[in-house]
Amino acid sequence: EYGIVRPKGYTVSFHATPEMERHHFGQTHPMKPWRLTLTKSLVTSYGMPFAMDNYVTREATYEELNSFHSSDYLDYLSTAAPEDQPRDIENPDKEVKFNLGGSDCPLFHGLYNYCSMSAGCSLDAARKICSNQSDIAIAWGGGLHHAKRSEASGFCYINDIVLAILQLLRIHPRVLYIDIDVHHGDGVEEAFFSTDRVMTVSFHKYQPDQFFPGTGGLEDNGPKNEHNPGAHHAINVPLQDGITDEQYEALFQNIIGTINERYRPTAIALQCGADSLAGDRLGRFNLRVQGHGACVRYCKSLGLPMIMFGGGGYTPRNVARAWAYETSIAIGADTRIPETIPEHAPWREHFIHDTLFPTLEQSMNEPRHNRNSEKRLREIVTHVHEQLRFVSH
Ligand code: ZL4
Ligand code: CA
Ligand code: ZN
Repeated sequence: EYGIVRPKGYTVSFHATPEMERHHFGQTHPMKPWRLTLTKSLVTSYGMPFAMDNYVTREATYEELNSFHSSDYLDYLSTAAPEDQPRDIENPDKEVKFNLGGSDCPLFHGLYNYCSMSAGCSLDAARKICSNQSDIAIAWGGGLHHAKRSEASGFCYINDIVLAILQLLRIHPRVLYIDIDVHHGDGVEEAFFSTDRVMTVSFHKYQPDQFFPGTGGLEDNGPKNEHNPGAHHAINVPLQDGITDEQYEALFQNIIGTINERYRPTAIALQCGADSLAGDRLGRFNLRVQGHGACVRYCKSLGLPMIMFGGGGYTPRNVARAWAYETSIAIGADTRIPETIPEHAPWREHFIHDTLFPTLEQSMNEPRHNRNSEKRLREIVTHVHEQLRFVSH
């Protein structure tokens, strides 16, 4: 169907499990694991599984999670029950341990299984890259970039990206981490603050005290103290509301192209958070599915082994559009799949508009005012180029 065939000369693997998708953060919580089901269903209705190796993910083991997270955190995460939720009426002063149990990171039924499946998905993807069995490995269930060694943060409990990059580092001398989620990839950045074997780059909305997590300013490039080899290896691209496809793509290609020349990574870890799309419930940008996908296409064009992670994304129909389109880019079928959502797609009505590429007007009532001046974007590029003068391999 649609002439979708296996790409010649390279292998794409897709890592997922329907188990993960059955978990709920709570009725009105913005994070909906069900968006993964919607994504998989769109990928399948376009016939894309025929062009990939499809793996059902296992749960990561305690030892695997322990390669980054502390034992006391994991022990509490594995035993805490929804009844331990601190903010109940009977116990208003009950302490919040490891930031677990608040409204961002609630304790819900099956939480530990959900976390270990998300991590399993990303670890399986990393292992396929390390063994050269995949050239691109897709882990839409991962991408939970805020989790810290001993702390949950921003809907993230286990940092599957850090776990996956630690695997890549067994084989790869230099890993480039790229994060196009609308939020700053603080957990991944911090984990690799003291090494020059990982360069992290996050594009995000930046407005301290107004937008989560408030870190990731232009000048924050890794601690410069005591001959830290990781200094200059954290790149931040702070943006304002309403950035467009044209501006974002130009910025992305300039910055990632320059980093590729200077840093010479041997593998890429790409977090594809879909909350940078126009019309996202938590997002602020004016990106269309095509603009978001263009970043993936550019990364693929560098010809390096790559893991593609999920991440944020709070308007499920747009998350499914973006990640299905990006799956088609990975397998080289993006010019072949029709723009119209297949007639037989389950949940077809859920997409409201039957196209893969809604216009800005279809995505939101009123496009956001663009608060990114060309002058500011040039300043950002100049600063990043200056940082990269300290980096060479
Ligand atoms: C919600 O409606 O900015 C959680 C979170 C739960 C249900 C009902 C509870 C109502 C929006 C967000 C009270 C909600 C109060 N429910 C949430 C400082 C905050 C403290 C918590 O994409 N309140 C914290 C986290 C961010 C904050 C963003 C992005 C993850 C990722 C990778 C994480 N936290 C203010 C908010 C709701 C909720 C509605 C919410 N939380 C929006 N932004 C945040 O980067 C996966
Ligand atoms: Ca980001
Ligand atoms: Zn996000």
